[in-house]
Amino acid sequence: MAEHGTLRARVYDSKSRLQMAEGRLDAQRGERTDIADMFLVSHYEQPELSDQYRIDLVLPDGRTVAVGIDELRALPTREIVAVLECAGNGRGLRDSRAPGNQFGLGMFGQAKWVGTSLRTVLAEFDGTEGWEYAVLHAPDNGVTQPEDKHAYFAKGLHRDKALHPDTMLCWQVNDGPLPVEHGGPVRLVVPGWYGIWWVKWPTRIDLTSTEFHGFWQHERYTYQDDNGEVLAVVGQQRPRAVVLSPEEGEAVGDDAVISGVAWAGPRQVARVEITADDGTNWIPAELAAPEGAWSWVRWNARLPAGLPRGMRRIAARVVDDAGETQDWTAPLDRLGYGNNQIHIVNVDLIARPRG
Ligand SMILES: Nc1nc2c(c(=O)[nH]1)N[C@H]1C(S)=C(S)[C@@H](COP(=O)(O)O)O[C@H]1N2
Ligand SMILES: [Mo]
Repeated sequence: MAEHGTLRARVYDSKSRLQMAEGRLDAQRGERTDIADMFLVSHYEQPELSDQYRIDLVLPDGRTVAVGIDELRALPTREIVAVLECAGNGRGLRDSRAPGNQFGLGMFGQAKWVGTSLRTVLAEFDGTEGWEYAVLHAPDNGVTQPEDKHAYFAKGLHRDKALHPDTMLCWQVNDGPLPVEHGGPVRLVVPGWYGIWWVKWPTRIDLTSTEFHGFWQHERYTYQDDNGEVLAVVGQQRPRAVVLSPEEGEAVGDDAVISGVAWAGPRQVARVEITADDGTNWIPAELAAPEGAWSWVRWNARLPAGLPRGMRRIAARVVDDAGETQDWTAPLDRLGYGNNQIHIVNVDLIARPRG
């Protein structure tokens, strides 16, 4: 397995490989997250894959065609820069604890994803019509707790998203091959949607009109009320701004630049604002031009003059182009998914001698 840069282990598998790991915010200061610094979420042990890796495409007329890696590579390639984010990002920041890993804000990263549109693959085999759901099956499986339930990893995408040209089967990330722990040789990339949709190691794709029901779509990774009633399937990324500098606890002068990244899933970032007085005043940040429709926006802002010295709470929020923004508290969800509560960083504001 590839070298793991700055990752913090959360779960090891039975062979002492990282199975879940959180990234560090200071690894997000470049344009791309180095894949060695990219968080990792595998719900089961990494599957054993055959050297003859291929995807069985089950067409609506019942034919099955086996698509090998060389056949995929022969198709027109496409690349996008997109934010990969786990729906569990920020779960550990909630006031009221939710079950599951208590992740901080290290469960996201941005990379260039290179592959071919799923749509292109389907068109190659006359498979774009006559179905409602593309169900991607992966071989990793096992028993989860507390459900004590055996399941395989699978996701069923409605055709609207499955046929979007930016929904891709990818074999390269940034400028290198896709590491096996991130889904190599091939993974699905579903920009604007939480990582749970980005199926790693798909070995079968069913094109079907039967509505799909699966553990990882309709039990886990659902939004639930306090009684465990399922309200919705976890889908699109919610808008989020993350403060990258200064870091928690840092001492800064009042000339400090506050900076970070923000994204809005399938929508666009309209503005980012910071506050140094718990939301009484919001100061607009300057935005850099994003690399593309699915990439984060870098922002920076200065503190207002005349703040009293000492510990101060600095916070940032994004407003997307539909007017949706972030709240101080976590949105309702028993399992703590999609927690895009406003990121607060405590800094020690000090007097700095002037040059
Ligand atoms: N086959 C398979 N694909 C999977 C998963 C998995 O457990 N098995 N985890 C999903 C989840 S929840 C996330 S957040 C992303 C994480 O991608 P990464 O491990 O490359 O960071 O992969 C998704 N794809
Ligand atoms: Mo995830």
